[in-house]
Amino acid sequence: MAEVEGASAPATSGATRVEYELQLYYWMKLIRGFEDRVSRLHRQNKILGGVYSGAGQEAIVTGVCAPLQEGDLVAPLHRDLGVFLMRGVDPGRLMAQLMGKETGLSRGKDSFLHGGDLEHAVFGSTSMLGSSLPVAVGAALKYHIKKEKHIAVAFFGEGAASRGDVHEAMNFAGVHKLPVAFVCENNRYAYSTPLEKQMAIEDVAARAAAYGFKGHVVSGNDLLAVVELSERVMNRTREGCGPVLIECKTYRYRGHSEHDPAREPRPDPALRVLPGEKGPRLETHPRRSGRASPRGGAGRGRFRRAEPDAQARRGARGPIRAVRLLFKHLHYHRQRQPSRFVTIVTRNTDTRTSTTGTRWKSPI
Ligand SMILES: Cc1ncc(C[n+]2csc(CCOP(=O)(O)OP(=O)(O)O)c2C)c(N)n1
Ligand SMILES: [Mg+2]
Repeated sequence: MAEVEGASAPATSGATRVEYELQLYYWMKLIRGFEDRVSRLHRQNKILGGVYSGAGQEAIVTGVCAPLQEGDLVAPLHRDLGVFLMRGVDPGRLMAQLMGKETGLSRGKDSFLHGGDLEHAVFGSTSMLGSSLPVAVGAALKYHIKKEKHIAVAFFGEGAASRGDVHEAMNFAGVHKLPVAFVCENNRYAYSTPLEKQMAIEDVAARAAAYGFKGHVVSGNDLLAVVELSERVMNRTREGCGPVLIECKTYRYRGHSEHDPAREPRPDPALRVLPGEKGPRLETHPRRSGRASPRGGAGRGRFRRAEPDAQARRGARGPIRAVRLLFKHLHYHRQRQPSRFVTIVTRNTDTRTSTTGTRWKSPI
């Protein structure tokens, strides 16, 4: 197993750096608060489709997105609600998206999946695992050809790592030395399949050598380690040194999705702490580094529990998409428009069946 990279010297030091780290801690808390609120709304049948919680993996999203610049493209995976928040997408709109509201990102079509926001350079994840990596590579090719100082970032799980798309994307990026960072969130499970049944090696990062660039392994539970590694290696990528693969080791301590009872892995609170960690992941970061107290921070360092609640209320305000507009902005053959489907949906506007099979009452 490759050596895990720990936190090294920060790019800046002193009070400014401490303030910066407190802001990152704020973002982690905000993302966790948002995730928790989404899980609650799912239990109340107010969220359409599946919810894939990223709770416990927010240090990865925060640490990787923090050094990004405006105009860099990010392709999140299905657990990365936090990417949207970090990139400046309106949280109320994101909540509206999850609730299938017309005010959501994809105007009431689908839930979290297929809801990107190109205004903020976020390419939404789709239900086809790994398919966003070639898209990120396409964006990187554009930056390369136009000599733009941007990078593309593609998140993927260790399960997706074994897909052909991922291999092709990395190979192409390696051959053309494109400005793209591949970020693997290795939470040791793909649905209920444990890591040792997915791959014959321990580190996804080891595969980078086959494509001609470097792979790094970092603890995905250590915010400071993730941010410092990302700053360092993504800066090199931005400067034209070619792609990079960052593997963030973590653990999925909830079910695959919120409708998964998660008997395997068990939702055991003890699993929230990986060997070597002293307490629940979220709380250890500022304290452990000895740099700051989570409560002592100024400004954004103070997390207000009410924020995600307010965002949820804003998200819930919009109307559910009118059925007659369902096919607007979609590519389909007019003759093959499934009128029977429209009838069924119309009939079920009040009580719908979610993709998980549960009947739910429309929130409006
Ligand atoms: C090409 C493809 N195959 C299978 C699936 C079904 N599927 C959805 S999520 C998932 C597990 C993904 O595991 P991983 O990539 O490790 O991400 P994680 O859910 O652990 O974050 C699978 C198999 C899919 N969506 N797409
Ligand atoms: Mg996984």
